[in-house]
Amino acid sequence: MKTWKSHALPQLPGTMGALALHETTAQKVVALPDTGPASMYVCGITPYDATHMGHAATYVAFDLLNRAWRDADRTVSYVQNVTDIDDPLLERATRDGVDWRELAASQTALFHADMEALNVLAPDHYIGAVEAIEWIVPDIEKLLAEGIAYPVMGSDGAPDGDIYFSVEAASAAEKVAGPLAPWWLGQVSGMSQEGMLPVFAERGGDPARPGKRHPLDALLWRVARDGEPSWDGASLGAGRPGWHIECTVIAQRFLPAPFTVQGGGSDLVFPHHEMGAGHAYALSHTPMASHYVHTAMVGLDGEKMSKSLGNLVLVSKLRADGVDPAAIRLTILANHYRSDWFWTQEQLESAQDRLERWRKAAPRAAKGSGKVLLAELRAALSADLDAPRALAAVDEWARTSTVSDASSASERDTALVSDALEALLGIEL
Ligand code: 5CA
Ligand code: ZN
Repeated sequence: MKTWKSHALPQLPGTMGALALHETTAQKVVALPDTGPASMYVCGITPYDATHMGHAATYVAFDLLNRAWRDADRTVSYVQNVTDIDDPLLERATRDGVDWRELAASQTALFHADMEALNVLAPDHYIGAVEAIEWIVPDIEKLLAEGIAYPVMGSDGAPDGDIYFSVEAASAAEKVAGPLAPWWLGQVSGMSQEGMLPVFAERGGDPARPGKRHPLDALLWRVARDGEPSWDGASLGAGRPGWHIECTVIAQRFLPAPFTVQGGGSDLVFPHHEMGAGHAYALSHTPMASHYVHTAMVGLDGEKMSKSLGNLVLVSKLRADGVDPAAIRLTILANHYRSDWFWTQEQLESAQDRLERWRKAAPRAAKGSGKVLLAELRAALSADLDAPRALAAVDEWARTSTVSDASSASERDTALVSDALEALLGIEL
């Protein structure tokens, strides 16, 4: 599928040092490998009610990682999906009386326009669930043949056509830690099964479905139902794929195994990334990703911003109201990616003030100040993508390292500051 267009990335002198990042599975900040190619899969939107500020914050956070890697001279492969077929999309299309394909296409286009406006670098591959079905089917057939997947039985004792992933068959007997260790249920999330059950039910799982071998078994293939779209499933029969297998198959097809970072919001740790890791290991006997990285949740008025609650601030609406996308991005960057926060008008206004201050300061850089600021930005971002610290460094530069008269400013430093803000923070002055 087509993706959006990246703005040009300025080249900066020197490179960023080794990067440390908080790893969900390790539950601490760890050093990432600092040589060789880097690769990342970030879970994309389900295309309705896009792009809200929670989505935007998540993609801006991984954009910082992408920019940090590029600044460190690493080759980056970046893949993102779009869940262009799933229950919530069909439910919304039915509710609004629109064709699900049109809803998905229009919201995906809107998301791309928002990402471009927010200066998020585009992925190398942007893949829809629908276009992945032909790759997903043989992988489910393989899991069935190996006894890791099974058909659920209907009340008449015959298979009803839906196929599930057996967490027990896929789990390794021993829970071994380590980058190449086999998968077991809880490896990614660190959760107990008792803890998983209610979360599974909340996030698209069906623990109480009769005919499953284990309540936490996840759907791989949903056989065609009347009135629902379906695709050729070869020996599986017509139907459509489950959610976790979609991301697994796309990631495995377009990235090396294991790839460097699997990313998304913290609402994806379980079951999505847990099950994806299980599917991937079962398919390839290699872990899917070396590191799992998750962003905190953005809320509004005391609750998580979510499509199901409807408490949304949309990037496109702000843009239509004339808000500068760089100010939206700066509002996001003023919050660390691992701290939950609430969108407020005051935060947006303070980002607008900050942007104005920076824009006034930019042509007045004092000689030698650019290099100092660049080093501070690199130090902040390499320490678990500490954007608030980076913003504070720019504030301090604007306050103390500028001259009052632009004609006596250093052109070289002015250019370096604006290149550094663009390349590392994605802020265009
Ligand atoms: N299509 C799936 C992933 S395969 C999905 O979760 N789609 S989504 O549209 O619900 O979310 C898109 C991305 O935004 C995901 O990475 C999700 O974790 C993240 N996200 C959703 N809501 C928020 C929020 N309130 N704050 C931060 N990130 C969020
Ligand atoms: Zn995903």
